[in-house]
Amino acid sequence: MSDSLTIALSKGRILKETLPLLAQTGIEPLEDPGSSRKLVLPTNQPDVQLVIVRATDVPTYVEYGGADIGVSGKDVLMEYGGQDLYEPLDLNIARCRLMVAGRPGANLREGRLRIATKFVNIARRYYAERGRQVELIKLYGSMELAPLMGMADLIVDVVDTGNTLRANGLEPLEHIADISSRLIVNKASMKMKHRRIKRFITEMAQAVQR
Ligand code: PRT
Ligand code: MG
Repeated sequence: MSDSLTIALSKGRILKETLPLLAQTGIEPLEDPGSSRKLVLPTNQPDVQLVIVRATDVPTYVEYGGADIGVSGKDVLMEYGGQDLYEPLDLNIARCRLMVAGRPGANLREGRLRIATKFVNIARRYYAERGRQVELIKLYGSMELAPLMGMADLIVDVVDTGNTLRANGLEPLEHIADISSRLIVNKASMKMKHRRIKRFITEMAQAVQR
């Protein structure tokens, strides 16, 4: 089926907040993606399937045609940096802020700051634009721990309520960007399946408005 659609999603809040939007376009998975162990999930629409991948892998699947469409946090897209994707729609879900955080006063320290983050590309760009010399420490999670353990001065991370920062003696210091999740589309799919994908984008845009 040439006009079938494969949609890449990640478990967690993106899946949780995307499913209601998909439902409004008439797409519902045949089993609960939250509990299913399947990575490819058929839906009530025979020409639409969902694939479940890591959040940081969604842009890769879409860029390389493993999926036609994906839903990705803007933080993930900024870090990924791929130019070969369309980003036609802000879904306005999974909203948060990308922030620099640290112990009170941490960013005033003289000399070369150490920044722990999983967003090394974003952090490198951010400090380069400010002419500030930093040493980046790549972590894959629990960034809040690094300043606590004396391993880094600051972290760059996404913040929602700020509770995780506060619980670890940190405070938000600088705002880098407002974040929400975006619909992304493979460029070849957009050409080959133009009508089907256009219709999907229009229906998702209407769902976002409601
Ligand atoms: O368990 P898992 O990490 O796999 O699921 P998840 O739902 O956390 O999905 P994840 O981490 O892949 O995040 C998906 C996307 O959600 C991110 O790329 C962001 O665009 C967006 N998002 C929105 C968030 C948050 N809000 C958020 N609060 N991603 C992560 N967090 C983290 C935050 O860093 C902190 O550690 O959640 C924790 C709680 O945040 P506070 O500030 O409310 O305490
Ligand atoms: Mg998470």
